[in-house]
Amino acid sequence: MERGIILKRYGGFFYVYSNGKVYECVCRGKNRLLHDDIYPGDLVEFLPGEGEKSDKCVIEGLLPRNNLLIRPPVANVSQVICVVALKYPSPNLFLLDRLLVNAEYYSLRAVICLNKKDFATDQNSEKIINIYQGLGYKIVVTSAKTGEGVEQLKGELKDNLTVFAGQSGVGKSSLLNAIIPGLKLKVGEVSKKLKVGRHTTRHVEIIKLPEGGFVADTPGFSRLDLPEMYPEELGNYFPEIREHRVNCKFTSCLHENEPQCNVKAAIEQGLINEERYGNYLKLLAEVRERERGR
Ligand SMILES: Nc1nc2c(ncn2[C@@H]2O[C@H](COP(=O)(O)OP(=O)(O)OP(=O)(O)O)[C@@H](O)[C@H]2O)c(=O)[nH]1
Ligand SMILES: [Mg+2]
Ligand SMILES: [Zn+2]
Repeated sequence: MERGIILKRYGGFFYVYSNGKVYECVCRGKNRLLHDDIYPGDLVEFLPGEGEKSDKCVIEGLLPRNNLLIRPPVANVSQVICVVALKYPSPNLFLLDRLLVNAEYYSLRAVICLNKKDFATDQNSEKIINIYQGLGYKIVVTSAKTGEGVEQLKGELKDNLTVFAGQSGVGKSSLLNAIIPGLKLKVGEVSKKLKVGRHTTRHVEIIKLPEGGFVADTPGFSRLDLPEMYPEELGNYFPEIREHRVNCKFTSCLHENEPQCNVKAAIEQGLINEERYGNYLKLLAEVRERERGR
């Protein structure tokens, strides 16, 4: 029995990477039920075919997974690169905070990549760096066009299964093309078209990096739902709220208008960024709205 990782599924086949080779596999017999529950990033056991049929393989089992992201549907993700363009499109920090909350929810490492540096001044990036570095997030400034920062970004990918996420047009595919020689992901117009199709998510593919590790390009989005959670949970996914909430009077404090709220005190002392707090409140409203709909 061999072990490998699912790169993609396509036309009823699974493409499994194992020891430097890619095998085309099917699910068969008692494992037919597995068919709809295997995603890129999943680790599987498979039997290679014999003789002339050595490239026809059968998946025999699915190994337990660490996590399964819903959008994009990728299993065993270890980190997310949240890509933000410094210009064109201009940075959307509400969307970035959503991405970071998603990463925190799944306990994934999050790296913030500020791309399109060639369009921007240092001042453009400073504001974002000041807010997010203090929260413990690693930040890499890049230009897929000039190559600035690309080596550093590449260094973050080794030995991880990384998902590139972010708004449409920020340069996710362009960065991967710059990182992986010979890769020709579609950029610009075409990928914009793809993202409206409901089926793009079915074709999520992870790519093996020559240096070790895997990456997934994802179609951009303008909307990203938060995972299901209770309102009291949301503060756990903001590192600065997590830090200060321990001293709130009520353990159920949502840091809105409750008395003796240490998070509000921290905001007044300038220890918590107001824009982040504003985004927390907006996301809190969403979590509540969804709870009502359940
Ligand atoms: N000047 C400049 N242009 C860039 C840079 N990175 C990407 N672009 C351009 O920005 C446009 C969008 O890039 P993509 O790589 O397709 O963006 P994406 O994030 O993959 O977009 P979706 O697939 O729609 O989510 C293309 O025209 C790229 O050539 C950069 O660092 N500098
Ligand atoms: Mg793209
Ligand atoms: Zn509070």
